[in-house]
Amino acid sequence: MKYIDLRSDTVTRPSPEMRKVMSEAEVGDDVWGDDPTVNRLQERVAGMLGMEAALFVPSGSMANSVSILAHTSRGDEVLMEKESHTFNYEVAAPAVIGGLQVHPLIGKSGVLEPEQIESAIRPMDVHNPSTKLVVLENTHNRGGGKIYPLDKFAAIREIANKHNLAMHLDGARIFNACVATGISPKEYARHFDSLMFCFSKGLGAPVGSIVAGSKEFIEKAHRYRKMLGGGMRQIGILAAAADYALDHNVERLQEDHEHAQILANALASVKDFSIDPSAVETNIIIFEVNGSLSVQDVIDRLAEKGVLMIPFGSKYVRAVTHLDVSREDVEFAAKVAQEIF
Ligand code: TLP
Repeated sequence: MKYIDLRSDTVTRPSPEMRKVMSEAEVGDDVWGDDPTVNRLQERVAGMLGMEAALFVPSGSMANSVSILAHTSRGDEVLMEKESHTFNYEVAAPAVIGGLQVHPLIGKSGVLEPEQIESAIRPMDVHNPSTKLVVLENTHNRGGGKIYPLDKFAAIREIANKHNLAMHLDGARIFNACVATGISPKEYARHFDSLMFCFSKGLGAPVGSIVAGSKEFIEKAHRYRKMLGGGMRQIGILAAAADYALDHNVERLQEDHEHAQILANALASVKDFSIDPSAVETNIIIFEVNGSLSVQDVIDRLAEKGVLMIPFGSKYVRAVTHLDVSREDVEFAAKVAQEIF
C-alpha cells in the first residue's frame, strides 16, 4: 500500500537531483576545517542571515544545544515558551549538559508577549539565578506552525538589550515563515544573537542544521559541537544537499502551505474533529479529537487507509505537509478522513 506520510516534514527523501550533487561534492576533513563545500555553505548562510559566521551541525537539537551552551554558564536561567521544542523535545539538554535552569512561560500558540519576558527577568540578588538568555521559536511547532509576529521580536529585543540578555531563535522552519510572510531571513535574524534552521525538514535534505551568530559565538558553539560528538569528517556530501535545498526547495514551501489549507478545511468539516483552518499559517496542522474517539483510534484508522499522522498529546493529532506529498495525496488524505469519521 502507498502511504501518505504526514507524520512530519522530516520524512522527506533526497530527490535524484539532490543525490547527484551529493555524489559529486568536493570534500575534506571538516574537523580540520578542510571541507570546501561545508565552508562555502557556512559562508553562504552567514551572508543570508547577515551574521558574521555559521556552523553546520548534524541536527536541530544539537544546533539549539550548542547555542544555549554558548550563551550561558552553569546556574544561569533561560526563558523559553512552555510548548517550545527546546523545552519539550530535547531531552532536558539545557539542564543536563548546561547545568541551566529553564523557566518556561506560557504563550499563545507559542507566542510570548514582551511583558511576560520582562516580568520573568530576575533582579540581581544573591538568592537568584541570573537570567541570561531568551529562546524563541519560529515557526512554532506545537503552536501549529504559528508564525511569530516580527514586531514581537523587535519589542522583546529592546527588553533583552535593557537587561543584557542574549536571544536565540529556534528557526527550524524559518523558511516557512519567510515564504508565508515575505519577510526575509535576515529581517528575522536581525533581532537575534543566534539563529538556527534545519535543512532536514521542509527543505528536503537528509541531514543537517546550521547555526549562525557572531564570530565569537560560533567559536564557542564549535567547541560545544565537538564536545557533543558533532565533529564530522567528509560531510561536504551533506552540505551539498543543504546547498541544493536552499537553491531549489525554499520557494516551493508555499505549495505545502496551500496543501495544509486543503487538509485543514476538510478536517474542519468532520464532526468529531475541531480545527480552525484560519489558524493554520504554514505546513503544520493540529486538530482536536472530540467525542468518544481516542487519538489512537484516529491514528490507527487513518493508517489502515494509508494516511499517517501522529498523536500530539492526549487530545490532538498532528499532520505536516512537505515536498513528498502532492496535492492529489493531500486531497486523498482529506477524503479518507471525511469518509471514515
Ligand atoms: N521536530 C520534530 C520532532 O522532534 C518533534 C518534528 O517532527 O517536528 N526545533 C523545532 C521547532 C523542531 O520542530 C525540531 C524537530 C527541532 C528543533 C529538532 O530538530 P532535529 O530533529 O533535527 O533534532
